[in-house]
Amino acid sequence: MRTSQPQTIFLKDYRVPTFLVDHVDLRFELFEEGARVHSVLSLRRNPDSGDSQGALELDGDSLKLESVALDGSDLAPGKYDHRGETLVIPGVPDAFELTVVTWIEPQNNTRLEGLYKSSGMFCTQCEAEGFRCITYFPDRPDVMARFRTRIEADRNAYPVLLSNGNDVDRGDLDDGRHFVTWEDPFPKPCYLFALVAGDLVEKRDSFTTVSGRDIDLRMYVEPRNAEKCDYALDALKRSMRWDEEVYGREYDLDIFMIVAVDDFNMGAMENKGLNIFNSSCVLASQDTATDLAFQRIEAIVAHEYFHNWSGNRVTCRDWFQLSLKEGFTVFRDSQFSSDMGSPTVKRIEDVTLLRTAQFAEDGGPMAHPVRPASYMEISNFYTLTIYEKGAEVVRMIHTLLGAELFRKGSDLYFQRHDGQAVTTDDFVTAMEDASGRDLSQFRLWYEQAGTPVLNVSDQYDEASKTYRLTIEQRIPDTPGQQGKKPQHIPFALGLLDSSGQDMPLELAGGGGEITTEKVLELTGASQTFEFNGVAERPVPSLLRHFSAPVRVVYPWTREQLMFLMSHDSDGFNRWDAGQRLAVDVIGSLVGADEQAVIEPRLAQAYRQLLCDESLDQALVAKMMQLPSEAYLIELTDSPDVQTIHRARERVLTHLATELREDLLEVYRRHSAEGAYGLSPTEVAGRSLRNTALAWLLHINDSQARDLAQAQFADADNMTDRLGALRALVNSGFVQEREQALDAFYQQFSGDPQVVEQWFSVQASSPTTGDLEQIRQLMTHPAFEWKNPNKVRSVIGAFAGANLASFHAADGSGYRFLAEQVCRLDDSNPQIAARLVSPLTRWRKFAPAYGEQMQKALEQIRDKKGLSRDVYEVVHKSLAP
Ligand code: 0A1
Ligand code: ZN
Repeated sequence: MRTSQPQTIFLKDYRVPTFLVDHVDLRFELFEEGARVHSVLSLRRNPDSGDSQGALELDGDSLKLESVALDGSDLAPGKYDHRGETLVIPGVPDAFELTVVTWIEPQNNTRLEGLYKSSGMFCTQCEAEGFRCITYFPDRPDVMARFRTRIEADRNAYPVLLSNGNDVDRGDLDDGRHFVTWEDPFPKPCYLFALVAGDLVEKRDSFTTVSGRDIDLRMYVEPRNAEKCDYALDALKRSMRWDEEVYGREYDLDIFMIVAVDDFNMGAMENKGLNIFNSSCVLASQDTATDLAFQRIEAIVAHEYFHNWSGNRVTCRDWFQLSLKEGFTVFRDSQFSSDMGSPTVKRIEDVTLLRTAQFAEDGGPMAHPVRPASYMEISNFYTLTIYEKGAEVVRMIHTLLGAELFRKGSDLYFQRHDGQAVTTDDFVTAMEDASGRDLSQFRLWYEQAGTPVLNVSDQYDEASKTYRLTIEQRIPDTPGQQGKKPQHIPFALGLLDSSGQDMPLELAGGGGEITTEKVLELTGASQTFEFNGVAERPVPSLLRHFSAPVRVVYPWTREQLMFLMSHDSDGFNRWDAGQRLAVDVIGSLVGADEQAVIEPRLAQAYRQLLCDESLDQALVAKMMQLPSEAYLIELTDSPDVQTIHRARERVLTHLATELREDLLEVYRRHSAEGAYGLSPTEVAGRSLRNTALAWLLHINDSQARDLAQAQFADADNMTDRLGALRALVNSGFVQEREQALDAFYQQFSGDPQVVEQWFSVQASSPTTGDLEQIRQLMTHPAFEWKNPNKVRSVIGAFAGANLASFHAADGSGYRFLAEQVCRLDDSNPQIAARLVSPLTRWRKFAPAYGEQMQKALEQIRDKKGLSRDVYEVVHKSLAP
């Protein structure tokens, strides 16, 4: 266990490694009572380090050291030293071979870092610093080595033995054991190392690359999941083709393997040639996975595959550069998803996540730049800022350069840095060099935390037909960063005339082409743009496609929003206008008395959406989603959660009542016919029909109840079955709800991924997820403390998606969460630290909430032997 006091690590202290590792030879002896790891490192002093005397220092964590030998001779214990968990060997030559034998206990590893066991199989997770839990090593991404790995285990219990690269040797050993040796020809940092040993079935497929090489695709799963692999394998082939076509990137090894494991801290991991996935992010069948799950699986399979270039071939110099691989790869996977489905829908989904959760992070005590300057525990920095905002930053470069120059830039980046460990700055430099553009001010996006606020005002001069738009940018202070500089922001816009048409945009003194959409480049604190020849006062469509991760403040009237909702040629902004209208209407009811009138034009606007069959149904499905409670809270100063919850519920009740007939009609129109398919239109149809059902059951409509029960019983896919279940659960039909929940569990109790959804539907519903019921769920036989998915689907869903219960006035939800965090801190600190998140923004909430949240944080702070992970989050949250 980690014993040292948490320390802060700074980017400014980066030094090149003193020693490099050219080759690693590993031998794993796997047993039930533990594993012995023999490691032979070919080490040499790094000529760039300028340190010709320094001792060799290797990272270790929770290791039992059995022996150390230098160039074949055993070192006596006095010749090396354990400082903390580090192995220090002074007086070593400039080049030598070090043999280290360690003993570890994967079967007792509940942190799920390093080598551990999941449902009886051995597997690994080494990013960010898990390799040091396997053997002593310079565990940092700028040390890249060639790995050879021999795995030995019982042949019956572990017939499948996998590691990175190609299998080069295999055979039998004594005592019913066998071995396989793997060799990875590509030098890699140790965080990309992987090992799997288990009784798994293999699903095979193949892919022929653009240059005609045949790649073996293999997926390994537990036998009960054999029928849930096809979708991931297809998604993999689509990803491989797409990366060749869009980025010119071909796969490099002869084998690509995917393994599914049930116990995993995150979604998946891009280990070289051997991706390991959380089962819930890779296994799917029509009967068990929802449309959302299918989409997520396609995106994550693509994400991990794309890492082979953006992450593995070109990796990070240090963990401060994490967004170099993550931001870029999220951008790549979102381009891919957009190309595979509906671009507008994908953009809406990405922006919803960004504005709800990343903006919240940016406004809270854990706010950090896309390239952080310091951290205590790197696991805490796998954040929405690194991933999602990082992707937005890359997207802005794409917008500024255009697709063609961006591709030139990425080609240059991959060519220049192949086989290297580099920085975000190297990425931007490649983009500059390829395009001739100056991105020096743009680099502030990597350095400054916080969400820029753009205050927009405008003025129309009838006589001269000019329209002036003034944009002021301001970036809020964040922990450790005050008084920020203006950033370089691409701001896409259009102007609509009174018939809803886009007007030609003629920028005063701007030259350039006259188009109906322009990307303005903001660089100053305040800038005015003048448009000439504007025939009438326009309605501005601002920040089209959400061209930058910023908040736009403009005094739209409700008329203007409704106008944009039905006319904007940018689908994203149509949706956004609808969201703003709904936010405004709900906001006007927060704290208002029950008599307060609800804006009647909101229901009219939704009716129009529902009735116009000529509209893109995928967009309509998105527009019918009311802003979430989490988003409403994010937008509110000093939010009173209960009043926001009630206001939103009131609007939902009002809309469902007003639109009852239309909703029933929509439900009928989109009733399932024909075979199940995943095209955007089919997905939209199911989404619309399930939204209609949910709204109608919200008002306890008995006709809708019958429809829901029939849909629940007859559905041929999980989207419809779960949609019906969720609608029933959220209704007041107590008996029907219980029946459906029982029937669902009976049918799917053998499938952990479905049981997780069953937990989550209950834990996130106000009707089935009060604290008492949550505690009850945690005593259910299917709930497992050691399984992160189960913890997320009950405790995570309660605290993150059942806000009215979590923010109960007596503070019981907060105390409960604190209790669970303390309990988990001993077994799995990464998961524990992530669970703290809903408490961190206590200062934002109305005092009645904030004070109790603060107490819950203090309760965690006072736990003895707090992990570094939880320590960092709690102390930063409580810091004055
Ligand atoms: N690199 C992976 C994410 C990941 C990070 C850390 C992990 O364990 C602590 C696991 C996975 C990705 O971006 O998919
Ligand atoms: Zn990633």
